This record gives sequence, structure tokens and C-alpha cells, in this order.
Amino acid sequence: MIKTVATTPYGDQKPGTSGLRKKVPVFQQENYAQNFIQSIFDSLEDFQGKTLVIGGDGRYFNREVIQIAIKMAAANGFGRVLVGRGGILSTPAASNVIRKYQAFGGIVLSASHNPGGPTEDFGIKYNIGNGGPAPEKITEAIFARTKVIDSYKIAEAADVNLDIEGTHEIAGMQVTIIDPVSDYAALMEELFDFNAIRALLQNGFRIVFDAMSAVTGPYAKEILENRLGAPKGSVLNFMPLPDFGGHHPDPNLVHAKALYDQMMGDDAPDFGAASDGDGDRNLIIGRGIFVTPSDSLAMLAANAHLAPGYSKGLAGIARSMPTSGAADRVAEKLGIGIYETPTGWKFFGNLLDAGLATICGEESAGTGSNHVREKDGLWAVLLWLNILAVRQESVVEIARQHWMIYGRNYYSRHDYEEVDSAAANGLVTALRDKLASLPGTKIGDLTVQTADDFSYHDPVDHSVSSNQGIRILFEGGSRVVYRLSGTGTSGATLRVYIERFEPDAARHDIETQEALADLIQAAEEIADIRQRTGRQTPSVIT
Ligand code: G16
Repeated sequence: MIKTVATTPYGDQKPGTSGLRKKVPVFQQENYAQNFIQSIFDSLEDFQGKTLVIGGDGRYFNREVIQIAIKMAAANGFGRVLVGRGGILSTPAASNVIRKYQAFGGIVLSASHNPGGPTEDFGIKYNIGNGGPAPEKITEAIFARTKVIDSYKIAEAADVNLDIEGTHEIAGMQVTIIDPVSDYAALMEELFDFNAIRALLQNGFRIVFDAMSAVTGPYAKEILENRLGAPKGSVLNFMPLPDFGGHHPDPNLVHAKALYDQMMGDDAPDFGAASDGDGDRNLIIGRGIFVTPSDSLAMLAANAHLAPGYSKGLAGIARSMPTSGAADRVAEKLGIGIYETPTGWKFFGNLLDAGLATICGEESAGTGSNHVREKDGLWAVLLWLNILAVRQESVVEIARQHWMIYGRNYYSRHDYEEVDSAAANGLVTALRDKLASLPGTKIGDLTVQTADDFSYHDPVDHSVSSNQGIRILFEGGSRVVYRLSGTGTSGATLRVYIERFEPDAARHDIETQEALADLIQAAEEIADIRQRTGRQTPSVIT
């Protein structure tokens, strides 16, 4: 039986950088999730009888929304839904399932690296048939629909048992519960030389992977321990928990500090890594060295040909604007294209589909390739391991040689979290207002060369995305970028990205904050951060 339920719109369902993210109690309001899901379906065309993929990162409220989404998909005319067992699908695995089974699209339930639990974060994101996040044209249509929606359709049926693989029927629609891991693990085996990695691990190379009680646990156990033979216990916190064990599943130096300390300590393993809530981010730490995400992108791109899946070379590299220019130097040396996009993985989709880029990456701990249309945490770990297995050198040796060849981009991001929204918007407006007057300004030894608000012209569909971040470029190539996060769920988060290029190998050993000290000071002076935000220091430095 299909029911049409009357509803009234909510005014705050605007998708951010990556879908709609709100606190759980917001999502628990009457019809809140239903309104958004119906608005997604109302913004799509020609999906009758087709397949929809549904899965999430296992966080609190995941199972409830999955049941709602299944019943609404049936009522709206989908022919089949594929759901990960236990409601689990990591974001890259969901992307793979959409592509492999030629689904019409997918609903991914996650708030990524944000905490989970009854008062923490939840999210809903729609992915299109290429497996990637919906482009702005669709997210804007969804938002427009949420503002006027007056009813939704749902099948009246019992809940589906999500924990047993098999096929059921709801209102004429097939519901198939699939193993969330096997398709993804098979794809990784195609891309990487598992024999070489297995041999590396058998020869005493020690790894530790922290799944942060989030979605990558089952994937990492199967791939790293079962298939590649890493000793049991190499994967930590491998049970996905609805509240991530009370932790913040963000693989950065603050929230994965225990891993960092272990990797910097005596008797550290050779390689440490972590992934986030939904499995698309990665943290890479070699013994005694943290590899910044921007450097990791550049190093992976420079060495990708050592893995079977990339042995023919790369078509191009894409990075988000705030990501450091380290990858640009690799692209230049390889003689391939480099693309600079706004923050948000959705902007890479067109470049990947058009075959312009093979590898993409972001400063926000995301790296991925054309194997799916999402960033992919375990993929980055496996590509690193494949490179390490072939080169037979340590992470620190590979990093040092890389800097020697290409120079080093010192890089840091300073986040001011949960700042008053009006104050944060005021800071950005004031910056925008003075952009034209900044060139030529001297701050200490630095001189502003150019200043603008980044606008992206998509080379494939020619769409334009404006106001994507304020860039201050100094003479000599150093840079400060300011933007407001599009993924936070309370107040505003100001991100300040600071970068200095250092070609001289004799100066590659400076502590990062020290190497950037004058730029950090300039960033403060230009934007008046302390006074406008009331914060003396950033809440997170990565
Ligand atoms: C999402 C996006 C990324 C973006 C990141 C941070 O990642 O997919 O492209 O870099 O948010 O965005 P912001 O700086 O606006 O907070 P995730 O891992 O949260 O899905």
C-alpha cells in the first residue's frame, strides 16, 4: 500500500559542501528526513523501474533513515534497491556499487568526519549514476524543492531485516541486502599488486591502521589482515559503532593523536594510517613523519605508475584550490594537465568522467582516482603500500627525495570552529571589500601580489561557481586562503590555509608552523581574525 502524507517545508535544508548535514535532533523532527528524501526524488527524472543504492556509515539514526528511504523509494517507483548489510556502505564502496550495478543513483547517509550519537551529526547525500556526489545543478534543485514540498510518498510495509543478505519485496520493488565489502575488495585487488604488498608485510614491514570505530573497520580487516596478511591486531578500532566510541572520527593530528604519537615514538611501526567516519578520508604517517594530504597527493601522483592500475600513467591531476601546489609541480614534470577546482569532491566528477584527470586530491585529507567518483581512504593507503613495496624505501626517504626533486610546499590549515556566524560572514565580507586595494601592500617582508575571490569555470560543462574562497598571493609564490567551511553543523568554521614553497633542500627541515610564521602573522593582520572572531588561537591546526 502506498500512502501520500501531507507535510510542510523546512527552511534549512540547503545541501552544503557534501549533502545535508545537521544534528540528529534536527533530523528527528517530524517528516524532516522524509521531506529531504522526497525532494531528492522530485528533482530526478526517469528513474521508474531503475536501481537505487542505499547505505551509510553506521552512525546513530542510520538504520531508521535507511528503512524510511527504502519505503519511499518503493513508493516513488524505483524497481530495485541495493542496501549494504547492516545498513553499512562506506562512501567509496557506495560509489563503486552504483557504478558496478549501473544504478540510477544512490543515497549515502553520513556526516563524514563529524561525531555521531543522539545529539551529534547526521547527513543525507545524493549521488548520481556515475557514482559521484550530485553536482550543484541538482543540489540546488533539491533545495528549491524542499522549500515548497507539501507531501511525500511512502510504502506501508514492515521494516526489512538489514542484517541478513537476501532479497525481499516491498510494494513491487525488490530490496536486496548485499555484502558491503566484497565488491570493493575485488576492485582494490584489480588496482594494486596484492602479491607485492603481501611480500612486504611478510618481510617485517609493520603497519597500523586506525578505523576510528567507523565504517572502514570491516573493509580494512578484510583487505589488510585477511587478504594481505597483516598480523591480526594491525587494524585498530575496527567495529563500526553508532557513536564512534564517543570519538571524533576525523583522521587528523588532533583526533588521531594516539596514532601520531605511536608513529613518532620509539619502536614505531613503518606505516600508520587512519580513515574517517564514512571511509573517504585518509591520514598517512610514516615512522617519524606526517605526510600532509597535499604532499600525499603529489607523492602518490608521482609514483602511481608503480601500481598495476595506473601503469599506463595518468591523464591529469586535479586538486581543490586550497590544496597546496605540490601536485602542480608533478603534473608539470609529467607533462600532464593540472586542474584547480573549488572545495567539494563533486567538482572532480566531470574531469574524471571526461578522462581529463586520473588522480584527484584535497587538503582536507581526501585522495582518490577514476576507479570511483568519491575520495577513498583505503585506496590511498593501498596505493602508498604498493609504492612502498616496489620502491623498498621508507616513507621518510620517499618524502625527502620528492622534496629534493620538486621542492617542498610547507602547508598548514588553521580552523576556527563554531565561530559566531555573523562574525564569520562579517570577516569574509570585509576581506572581499578590500581585495582590490590589497595588491602592493607590504606586511613585514611580504608583499601582496594579487588578491581575489576564486571562481571556477568547469571546462567540461562550462558551469561557473563563484565566491569559492579568498586568495591572497604574495610575491615569491607564498599564499594565504580564507574560506568558510560548508560542512559544519553549528555556527561557522573559518578555515585559513597557509602555504610557502621552498625550493632549497637545505631548508626542508624546518618545523612547519615556524616555516610559515610570517604568513600566519600576515593572515591575522589582513583579516583581523582575533578581533572579529574573539578567538586568540585556532581550534584545530593541521
Ligand atoms: C567534504 C567534501 C570535501 C571537502 C570537505 C571539507 O568532505 O567532500 O570535498 O574538502 O568536505 O569541506 P569544508 O571545508 O567545506 O568543510 P567530507 O569528508 O566531509 O565528505
